[in-house]
Amino acid sequence: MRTILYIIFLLSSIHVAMAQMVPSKVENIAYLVTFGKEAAAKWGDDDHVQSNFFSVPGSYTGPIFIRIYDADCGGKEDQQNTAFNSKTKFSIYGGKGCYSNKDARSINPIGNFKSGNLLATKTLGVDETADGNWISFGPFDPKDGEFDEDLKANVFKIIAEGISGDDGNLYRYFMSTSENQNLGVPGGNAFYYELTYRLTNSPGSKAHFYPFIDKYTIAVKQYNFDFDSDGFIRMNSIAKKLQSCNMSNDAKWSYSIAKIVEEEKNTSIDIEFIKKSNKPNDMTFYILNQYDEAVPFFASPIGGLPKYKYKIGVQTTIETQ
Ligand SMILES: [Ca+2]
Ligand SMILES: [Ca+2]
Ligand SMILES: [Ca+2]
Repeated sequence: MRTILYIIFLLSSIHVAMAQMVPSKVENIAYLVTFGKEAAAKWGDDDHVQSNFFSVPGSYTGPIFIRIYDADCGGKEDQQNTAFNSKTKFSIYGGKGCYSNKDARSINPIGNFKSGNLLATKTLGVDETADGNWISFGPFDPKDGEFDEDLKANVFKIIAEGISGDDGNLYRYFMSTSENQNLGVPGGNAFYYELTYRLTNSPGSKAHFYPFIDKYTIAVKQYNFDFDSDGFIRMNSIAKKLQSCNMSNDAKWSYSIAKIVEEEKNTSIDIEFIKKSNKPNDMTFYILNQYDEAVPFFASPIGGLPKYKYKIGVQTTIETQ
């Protein structure tokens, strides 16, 4: 997969603009969210842990910063359950294994998912200085990440853990060349294997995730949790248009399987969530290949946004549960 991934990765670096904001502009979701571990799963967070990766092209040697918007859990933005009593631990990892260790790329926080060297950590509860503001970690030397030969990039990992309480911490990330403002790293990107997030809170809004399909993939299985049957989920690609996916109800998982056709290999596909209600909705999403390996999805889609080509459009059978 990875050599081809690198080539397409380079081609997609023209989408630098806000590629290092997580969530990105093209994903169009409001916030990442991590609930305190005492919160019931019905709030939309299945495991109270979130891992995200940032990639810095090997050619970039300047310092980088990882910034968090509203890292606190209190005041603005956050989901209060009774009184704010939650703490969130943010930890940044680099070095050998931070990305290559398979536990780091799992959909669940099990085994050695905190692999690599701990570079920085901070635990926040109610914190006025972080509320509605950006805080910065770094500077980090790109070499403090883990160099990946296939991506030709140094990779950093940030883990958010809801270590106590029952509130929802809403936040955003940005990988910057500056400590005090959001300036993207040229050619930088971000990716993840599972995401817990708040949908943009307006009827008809469309969120998108862009998994990259490698040449070995023949089928994908999308899983979503606690969507509250709040609209529609669809898959789009170079060969699929508005293909319906199963959606979950309150505190439930749902999945559907789609076959991958030849033309979709080495491209990004689009999983689209179209929201119906005007109520806040937090939920979780991931996608597996036929080997039950998690498929990464990128803040800036590899190869650019997938564009449907009518002539190769196919309808595939969806297995549902
Ligand atoms: Ca806040
Ligand atoms: Ca927050
Ligand atoms: Ca929900």
